[in-house]
Amino acid sequence: MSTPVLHVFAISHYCEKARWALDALGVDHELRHLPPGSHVQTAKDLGAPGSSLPLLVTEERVVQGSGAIIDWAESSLADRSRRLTPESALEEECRSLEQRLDSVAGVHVRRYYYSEALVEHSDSVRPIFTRDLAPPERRSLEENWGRVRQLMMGAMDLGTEQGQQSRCVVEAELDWLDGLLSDGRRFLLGDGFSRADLSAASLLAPLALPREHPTYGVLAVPPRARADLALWGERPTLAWVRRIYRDHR
Ligand SMILES: N[C@@H](CCC(=O)N[C@@H](CS)C(=O)NCC(=O)O)C(=O)O
Repeated sequence: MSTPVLHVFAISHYCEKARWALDALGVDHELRHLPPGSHVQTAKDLGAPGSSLPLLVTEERVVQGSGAIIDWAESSLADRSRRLTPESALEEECRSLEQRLDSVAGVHVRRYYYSEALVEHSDSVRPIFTRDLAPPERRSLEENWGRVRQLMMGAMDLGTEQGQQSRCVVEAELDWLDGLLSDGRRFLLGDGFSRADLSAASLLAPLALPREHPTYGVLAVPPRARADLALWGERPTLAWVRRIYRDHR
């Protein structure tokens, strides 16, 4: 059996979600970092239905999307006790929490962060996009950075106003999660670590910068986000994210 290959961007919180899940489930895999821009052609060559990462290439198929990668990994496990999906009546609630985190917090944390970092301080994110690439890919991305940056700004609809809109959505999602955690629960649902916890922690990691995160050590947070991170730092949700990383990553 060949080892599955997980294609990622080092900065991507969705890629971190898939990578963490494979690690947590004990699924052996290789990591392949792709340059933004040319990742579209790579995904096409691999036969993926869309261009987004994470993308897992196994011996039998190409699995796209962090949630689908968790499903694939669980289906390939011999030891079902390691699952991140609760097998009980909690499964539906767990998947619905994950769906909300993926489609709201995941999208708006990214748009909020990049609307400052990629638009005004793109040197703060370029090193994390380039550092794990093979030398020819790194050179090519450095030469084409201006064009790739413009493409990313268009694709994610970035800008000052958009950043402010997404900031409001992020605060509302933090309020929602603070509310859930206000009864002192250790996990978002049930009494064990699940894919809902892993999703919340990985997708909010750009706001919590947990020490155990595999790539954020090199992230130079731009000034407005730095002020927000200080303002939000002690919110129950972000303290919880740091605890979940400490205990489960
Ligand atoms: N819901 C998807 C979201 C994945 C996603 O948005 N990935 C971004 C990186 S954070 C991406 O690859 N964007 C480039 C593209 O779509 O071509 C998942 O969970 O995997």
